[in-house]
Amino acid sequence: ELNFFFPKQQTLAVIKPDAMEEHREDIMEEIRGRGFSISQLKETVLSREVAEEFYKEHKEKPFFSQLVDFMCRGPCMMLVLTKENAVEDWRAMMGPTDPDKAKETSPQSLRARFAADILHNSVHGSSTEQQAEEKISFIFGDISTDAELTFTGKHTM
Ligand code: RTP
Ligand code: MG
Repeated sequence: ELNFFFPKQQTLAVIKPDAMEEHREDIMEEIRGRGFSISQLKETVLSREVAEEFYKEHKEKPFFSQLVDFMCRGPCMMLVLTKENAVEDWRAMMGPTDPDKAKETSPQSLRARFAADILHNSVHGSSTEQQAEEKISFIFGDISTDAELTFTGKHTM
């Protein structure tokens, strides 16, 4: 059983408001094409309170209030992605925070292709497994049982 050697990992992905109208379908298709299972998803407009809490580690940054305004300005798609090495692989798919850098170092990445600037950069991804667990339970509640069921349903022969 291959899954014994390549244990599943989960990450939180967000399609940010700037990418929802034009690029949501492309991004979701690409996620599936790269072997992620979408274990949970919901479209939601974040309140200021939720956006502030979600990005609380940036509270002291000069861009914090712009970031919160941006994240609340329209719907986001929140996704729990499951596969081996999900955290790192989703970050690689996103590319660097700044799309100018992304265009240089990873032109195939989502941010290289879809992001307008360092703030309006199309997608979010957890940067560690611990952050993923924290943000998934913040956004979705405790989903361990559901995720297991979804996984089993899709992959058991
Ligand atoms: P994210 O958390 O959204 O996946 O992005 P990230 O790890 O690549 O970058 P992070 O440093 O965590 O920043 C969070 C988000 O804040 C906005 N930002 N604006 N104006 C600026 O200099 C600036 N820097 C960061 C971006 O929306 C970034 O994704
Ligand atoms: Mg981050």
